[in-house]
Order: sequence, then C-alpha cells, then structure tokens
Amino acid sequence: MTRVRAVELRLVRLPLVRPFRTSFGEMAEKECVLARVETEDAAGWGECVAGVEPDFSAEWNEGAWLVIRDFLAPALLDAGEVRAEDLEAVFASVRGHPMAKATIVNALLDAELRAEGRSLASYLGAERDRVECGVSIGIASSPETLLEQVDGYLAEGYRRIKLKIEPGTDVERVRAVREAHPDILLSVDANAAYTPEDVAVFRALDAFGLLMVEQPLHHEDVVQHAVLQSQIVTDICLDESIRSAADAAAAIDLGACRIVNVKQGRVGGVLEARRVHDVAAERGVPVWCGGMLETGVGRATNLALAAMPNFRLPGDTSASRRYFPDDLTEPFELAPDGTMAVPSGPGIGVEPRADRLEACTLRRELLQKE
Ligand code: OSB
Ligand code: MG
Repeated sequence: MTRVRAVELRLVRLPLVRPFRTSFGEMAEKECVLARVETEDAAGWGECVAGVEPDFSAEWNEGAWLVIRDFLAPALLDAGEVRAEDLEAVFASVRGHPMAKATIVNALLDAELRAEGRSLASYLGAERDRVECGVSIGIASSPETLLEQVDGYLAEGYRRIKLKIEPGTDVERVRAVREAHPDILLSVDANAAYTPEDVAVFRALDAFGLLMVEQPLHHEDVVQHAVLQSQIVTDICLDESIRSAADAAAAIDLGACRIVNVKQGRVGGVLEARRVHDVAAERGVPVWCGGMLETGVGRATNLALAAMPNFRLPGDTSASRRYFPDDLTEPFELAPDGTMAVPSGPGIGVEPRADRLEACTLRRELLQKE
C-alpha cells in the first residue's frame, strides 16, 4: 500500500514507418496519452491505447485526457493508501472509459512492482521468457504491395500474418497471399466492417484454412457473431466486442467466438486482462495478445501479459521497427526465430528515454493534490 503523490499526463506523437489502414480509417502517426504515476515509493508508467478519433472504440485521446484529469486522477489522489487492485472500487463512479482507466491501473501497478523489485510478468504468472510474435498488416494499396510486405515480414521471422480486410478488399487478397504461402499461420481482421448479409464472404474465406477471422461484425452484435460462427468453419475471434472478462465469458458461452484477442487497454488494464485470460482458459478457449500500435511502454506491458500460459497463439506484439523509426523506449527486437524477449526488470521493465520523450511530447500536465 502506498499513497499517490502525482499523476503526470503527456500527449505524445511519433511518426509511423508507414501509414496503417484498417476498415475504419488510416493512421499516419501514432498519438497517445502517457501517464506517469508517482507514489511515495516509486514511479510507474501507463500508455493509453485510445487514438486520435473515437473510431476503434468510443474512447479517444482528448476524451481520455479529460476523464483522467477530471475524474480518475482526483479519485486516485484522494484515495489515501491504495494499490492497483483497489482501483476498480476507487473508479466505480466513473462508468465506462476502460482505456483511460487502464492507463492509470497499469501505471500504479508498474510503480508498485518497481518498489517491490518484481517484474510484471512474474506478478501475472507468466510461464515463458520469450513469446511468439505475429504481425498485423494494414490494407495495402495493391495486391503486389501486400505480397511484398508479407514476404518481408516472413523473412524477418514473424510466425503469423494477419491481414486487415474490408468489403471489396478481402477474398482475392487472401487467396493471393495463401497461394504464395500455403503453410503459414494466416488470419484476417475485419474491424467490424461486415454485416450478417455478408455470410458468403466468410464462407468463401473458409477455403483458405485461416487461423481465425477477427471481429467480422459490429462490436455490439455478439448474438450475430454466434449465428455467423454456426454458418462457417473458420474460428471467429472477437476483439472490439470484448470489454471485460464478463463479456468474454458470455461471448464464449454463447458460441460467438472460439478465440479471444486480449488487449489490456480495451478491457481496463492488465488486471482485468488477466481475468479475461482466466475465463477463457476455464472454457478451453485460447487467447492471444492484441496490439494498438503501442510505443515501447505499452509494448512492454503487452509482452508480460503474452507470457501467461493460455496465450497460445502468436500475438500482435511486433518489434519496435515494424511501427516506429525511433521508439520512445529502447527498441524491442524480434529474434530470427520470430520470438521476442519478455522484459524481466522491475515493473514493465522499461522506461521512455528522457530525450526521446521530450522530443515527442505535444502537451504535459502535472496533477497533484491541492
Ligand atoms: O483491430 O487489432 C486491431 C491496430 C489499431 C487498432 C486496432 C487494431 C490494430 C492492429 C495492429 O491490428 C496491432 C498491432 O500491431 O499493434
Ligand atoms: Mg482487431
């Protein structure tokens, strides 16, 4: 138990190596909120996974900033002796906003673990010191560009390729990649771009032996996902639809998915993410670690989670250079065998480099008790 002295918020922006296009939009730069939570014993870091616009979810950077500044940070500074596990109760009066909450939960937990000298991976019950990595490829301008990107990532060692799809840019692209690479682990992610009337597209995709089809339908349509799952062979994986362990349990029990993408930021932080992992494991359903193009801070958090036992498929935990010419932290690197080391130092095991952090900061605000 410790008291929180201050919360420092920063809005940071980093160039991406190439624009990332999904069915809901294109990102040319990474922009996110970072929190540094300072306790009496240590300081910890949290990265908010929201983006510039409320497109992937209802949350976005400026909204997350305000929710943290006006509600979460004041509640935290007023909480007295507190630990990360208490924050669900401390934040109970704020409905929703899991990404904003995750930023603070993860940062406080990081501070606690740094004070104890214990790694996040060890705290979460990780069983591996390296994890298998996949890569998520945005919608490319042409089939040729896509094939080039796939070849490049496979040459680097990535163990699973995920293709973003949208109506009209789906079956033929998947066919081309599958013909070029008959044996790789291949999946697609629709980011909720289809409707139940599109079942023919998913029946056509059944021919390609995909590992999964991620979030084909609207994020609120869990029942329709169960119907679609009964109509196709390929396993459905849910991403946007899963905002908590309760959502995951319900979706699995309903037959809406057979695989779960765990993004700690989407479910309110690593503590709830561990519960998602647990409810899926109890039901014999594998999970894997999703990503939101995180900087090294969020990447370190994700890698610790991905080392837990029921993370049984390669995650979207790619190397720093797949995203950024220059990451905030020391770069995360992929080994030629397609694995990445799980940080083993105290807490998340990494920190932003001071000069890089300053160079990327657009805005900073220090929140303290008056
Ligand atoms: O749906 O998984 C997604 C990136 C931003 C928003 C949503 C998603 C993604 C990715 C990239 O697929 C995952 C990553 O490499 O971080
Ligand atoms: Mg997804």
